[in-house]
Amino acid sequence: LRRVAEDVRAVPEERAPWFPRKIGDLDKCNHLITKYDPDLDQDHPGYSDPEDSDPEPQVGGGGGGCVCVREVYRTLRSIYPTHACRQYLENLVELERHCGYGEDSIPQLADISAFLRERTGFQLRPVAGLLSARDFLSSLAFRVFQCTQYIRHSSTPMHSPEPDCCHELLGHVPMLADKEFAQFSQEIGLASLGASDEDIEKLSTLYWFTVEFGLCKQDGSVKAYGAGLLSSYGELMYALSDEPEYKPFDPEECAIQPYQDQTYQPVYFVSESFEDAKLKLRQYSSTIRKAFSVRYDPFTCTMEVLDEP
Ligand code: TIH
Ligand code: FE2
Repeated sequence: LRRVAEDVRAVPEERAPWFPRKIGDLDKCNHLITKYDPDLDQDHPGYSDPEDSDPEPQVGGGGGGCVCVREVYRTLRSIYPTHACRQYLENLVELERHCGYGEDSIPQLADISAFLRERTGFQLRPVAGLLSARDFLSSLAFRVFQCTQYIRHSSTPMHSPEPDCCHELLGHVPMLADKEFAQFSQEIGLASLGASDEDIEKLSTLYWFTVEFGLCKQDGSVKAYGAGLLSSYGELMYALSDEPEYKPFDPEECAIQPYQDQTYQPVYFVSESFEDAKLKLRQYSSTIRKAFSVRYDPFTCTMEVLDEP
């Protein structure tokens, strides 16, 4: 009888896509995608411009800053007090005090990772380029954040079409040090595990308009918490000007909003608070069709999979 039952179970109508179950499985979540060909696209941080005489090495993490990094830091730092959300500012000050954040240096990824671990259990992991959405999101489920390490092209300090280490360190890290935001990020990751391609596309769009380009209400005004805004002087100024359209954060709508990955977003979603965004995300995630549910066990760094068919 048992045999029969097992045979029946062995042919489920639809198998969920593979997903990592233990933190070591993230070694298999390293599929890179090519959005831009560095040799053809002059905007790519890896583009080797024969006329570019900038002697700065294109490496991130450790060592002195370069002209480009200094300019990025200085210009952004001057508008954070008015443009960034409170959580961001508080954590940035901590990073400046304890982790060597400043105009003149690029801190070590390992030091920042240690700082984050103490704050929220998040850790950073270097990655060679742009990851597939599925791989990137699944690492968030384990509180692992995959970071690029190259520096943007020195001709575009105010906006880079792709993430670079300025974006990771200035945009993401201070927010990942916030408990509520860390929870929000992990929950997007958990929702992605074993999801269909279509749901992954929606979740990555949701991620795009929150973690990357999210705005929130704070003390009667609108502030930025999205990393793509907090690492781009040009887009941060634009997002908080009266040019773009604002929509109240609603995951259903957000998940299907067309987005822009070459230039500034035409529309931004404004959350009431992180708490509110988290509750709405949870409600949305519960509507994603999956045959099982997952729970992360932080003691063993493994996923408990419940009700698996
Ligand atoms: N536009 C951001 C910046 O200039 O720092 C980098 C990116 C974030 C997300 C996509 S591209
Ligand atoms: Fe990012």
